[in-house]
Amino acid sequence: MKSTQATQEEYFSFLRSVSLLRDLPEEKLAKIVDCLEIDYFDKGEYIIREGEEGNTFFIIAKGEVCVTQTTEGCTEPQEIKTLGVGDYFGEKALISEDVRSANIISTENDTQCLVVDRDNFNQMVGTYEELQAYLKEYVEELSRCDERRNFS
Ligand code: WNU
Repeated sequence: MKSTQATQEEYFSFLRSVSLLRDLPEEKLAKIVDCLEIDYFDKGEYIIREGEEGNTFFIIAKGEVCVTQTTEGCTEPQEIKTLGVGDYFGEKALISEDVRSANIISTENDTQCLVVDRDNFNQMVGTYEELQAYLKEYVEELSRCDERRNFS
């Protein structure tokens, strides 16, 4: 990411406030700030499409998104939750080595996401066992939620 020193520091302290990254070592967090991209989305815009390949992890810096998913017996994807500032998404395709498992749609204009690519995500997670274990468990729980939604 090319940005001023001040912006770098803003992202650094923002990332520090994200619960997932709270305990990451200083230099890891600084490295993430260095390779961040920022993406902007308008209301209604798809950030992630279910079934597509994905190589990125997102952290919401501004705005709100909703998560929808194809559900057995429904013609339209069903809304399963909304996420806001400090929440993150897109980890599942990276961890499960699978396609995107839900849609992520911006519900506001000027939603801003910090985007981490697969290599940097692996570096961030791979070097930190607790984070890896936490995310793995969470991803398995999401799969169970998906099953429950479809077979009940
Ligand atoms: C859900 N089922 C599925 C969410 C975000 C982060 C965590 C929950 Cl740690 P992806 C689509 C993304 C997926 C998840 C996100 O949607 N998601 C869900 C569910 O019930 N996905 N299958 N809830 S919000 C959320 C926990 O990040 O990752 O790469 O793309 O498959």
